[in-house]
Amino acid sequence: MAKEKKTPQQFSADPAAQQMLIRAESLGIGTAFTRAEAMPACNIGSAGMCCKMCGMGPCRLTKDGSTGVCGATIDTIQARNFVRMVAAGSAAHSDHGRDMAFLLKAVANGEAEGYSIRDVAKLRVTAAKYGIPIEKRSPEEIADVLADLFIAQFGQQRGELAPIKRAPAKRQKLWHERGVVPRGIDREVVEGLHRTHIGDDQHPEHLLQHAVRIALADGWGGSMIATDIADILFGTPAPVVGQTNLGVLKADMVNVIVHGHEPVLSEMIVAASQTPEIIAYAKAAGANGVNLAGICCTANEILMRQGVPAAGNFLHQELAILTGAVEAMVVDVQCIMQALVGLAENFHTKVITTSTKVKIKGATHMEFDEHHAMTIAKDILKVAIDNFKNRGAIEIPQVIEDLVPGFSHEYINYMLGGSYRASFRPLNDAIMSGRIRGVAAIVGCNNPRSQQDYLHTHVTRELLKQDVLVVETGCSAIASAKLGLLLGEAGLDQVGAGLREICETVGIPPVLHMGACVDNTRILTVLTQMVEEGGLGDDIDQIPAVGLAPEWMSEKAVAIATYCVASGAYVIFGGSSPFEGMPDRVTGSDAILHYLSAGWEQLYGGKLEFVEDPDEMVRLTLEHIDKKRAALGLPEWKADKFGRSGDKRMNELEALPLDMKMAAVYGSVN
Ligand code: SF4
Ligand code: MSK
Repeated sequence: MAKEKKTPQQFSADPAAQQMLIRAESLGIGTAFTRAEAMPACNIGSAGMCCKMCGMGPCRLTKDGSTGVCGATIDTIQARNFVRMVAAGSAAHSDHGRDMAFLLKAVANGEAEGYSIRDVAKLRVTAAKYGIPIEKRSPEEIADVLADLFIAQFGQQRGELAPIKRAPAKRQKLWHERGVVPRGIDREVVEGLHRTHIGDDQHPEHLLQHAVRIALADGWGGSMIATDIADILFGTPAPVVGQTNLGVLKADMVNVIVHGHEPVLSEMIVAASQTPEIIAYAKAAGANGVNLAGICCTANEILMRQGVPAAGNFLHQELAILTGAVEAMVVDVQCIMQALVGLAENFHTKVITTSTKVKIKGATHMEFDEHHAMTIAKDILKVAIDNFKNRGAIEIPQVIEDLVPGFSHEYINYMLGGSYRASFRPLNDAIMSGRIRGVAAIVGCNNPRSQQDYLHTHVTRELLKQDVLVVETGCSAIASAKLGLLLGEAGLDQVGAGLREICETVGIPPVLHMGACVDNTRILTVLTQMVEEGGLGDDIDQIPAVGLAPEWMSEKAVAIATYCVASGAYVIFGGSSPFEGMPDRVTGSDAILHYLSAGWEQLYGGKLEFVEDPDEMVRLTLEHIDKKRAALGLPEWKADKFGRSGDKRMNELEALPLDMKMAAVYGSVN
């Protein structure tokens, strides 16, 4: 029987996406949603049991006990495939970190047109963490030394990665005992590729041990470096009011979408768009100016620092072009669909590639060079403005949502105690008392194999009701924003009473937007600071916290999961798993899945599991949080224990007659 065609509502939980999918269908244009539906499933590939690492294959293993031509077992092939995903994901994020380090060096030496050091305090704090003298030195001098230290981490051959010392002491000791402290970022990635070549490492557990070492080089290395430098150069995020979804596109303006990951280009395009020269150029073209919007993690970078609106997350990249209102989509690296170019041919949109590393056939290439950044950014915007006259019929969904992003770990620390006594103490106390049951980090991508945004937002909503504080990054954060969960106090009626009290007292939304996917290291830093604050154990694995990537799709997500597990976190991946056919559909073997869960838990206190059902994700998260609370000797969480203070209580009191109100506040007045 033919498969029933999915409706736009089944494709996406987002009304703007649904409207654009109807438009795509009426225009006869395919999208990732329809291509995913049409793509036949491969049981062997999706179970990670296909090996094409040499010319004797591809070897497609179909049942327990079968081996490849070289004799490789299912377990070995699955472990090798996993290592390669971690290596590719780590390479992507860490290479981003490398480029940021070179930019920092160029800025320090006055060689980067238009860039400066915006957050000198963060520069000094970061340098001091690495023992770099900061007294009586200019910001540029400090930045020069710090850039050299960061650049050295990539090519270092021996010793230990410097940022590792930012982890809790007990965790560092554990990594030493397990032999997984990374030596250098590039070295671990290269060794991962070497080990997975035909005829090398064939021991599944030994292979997966190296996956941990690679991932740690990313999470506590390349990605952490990327985040620190972005803050130093572009400013450490603090809450701003922003907007999201396709409704941010403007009919009367030149719409330019920046898409990808590196803030280096997008920050400069933001600056260039505000110059009198570009505004005048746009007006001369008959537009009311240039309207910038972001997609994917570039959106997060400029949203949380500049308040530039986010047009959407990963699956919105094609939908934005489908509006017909985008003059240029400017892309750099990662998560850029090749389909954009073919799709744009149906409209006037120019897809402009800018990275030395990324070209797409049919796209316009305008190579970015940080030494002439402002000049190139203006040239790119002029190409977009010149294209305004070619615009045809447009349809912009009038769907738009406000949000408050920008919760860096520095800001969380500040907001909990103000400048008088900035501290994580109130957060730890709230968890210890049970007002906050635990913390969930919900991160990662969209995946058209599940309903866009549904898994993210369903899990988020359910956990909030259970007094779980949620922090989010990447496309997950934009999913929650689009559905109104990052709205500050407006979202508080949807959360548990204890959590609501904390949010009202501190003045935060119940879901904290912490940045792009590369910024998951901010979550590592928060967890470390919670450990150092005291009361929640002496290592990350003791904190009642869980990481979830309900709609993951990228290899970067697998690397992130691995460094979080190695740091002590329980990580739940939703949607499909790289071992989809396991445990019983094809072979009956589940050795690798079991190892990533029980095996890693024994070694690192964290574990990785793949769970399709969102309610099961919620159940497992709460079970884990409660288990960790019990192990710490914290009181059992109770839904009705709190909620008698805060704004809700004040409103109730306000509604009482004066004598009853005074009695409630001061006790008996007689
Ligand atoms: Fe087949 Fe072994 Fe070559 Fe993989 S490495 S393709 S299992 S022969
Ligand atoms: S952009 S890696 S889809 S989070 Fe970072 Fe989103 Fe995932 Fe790309």
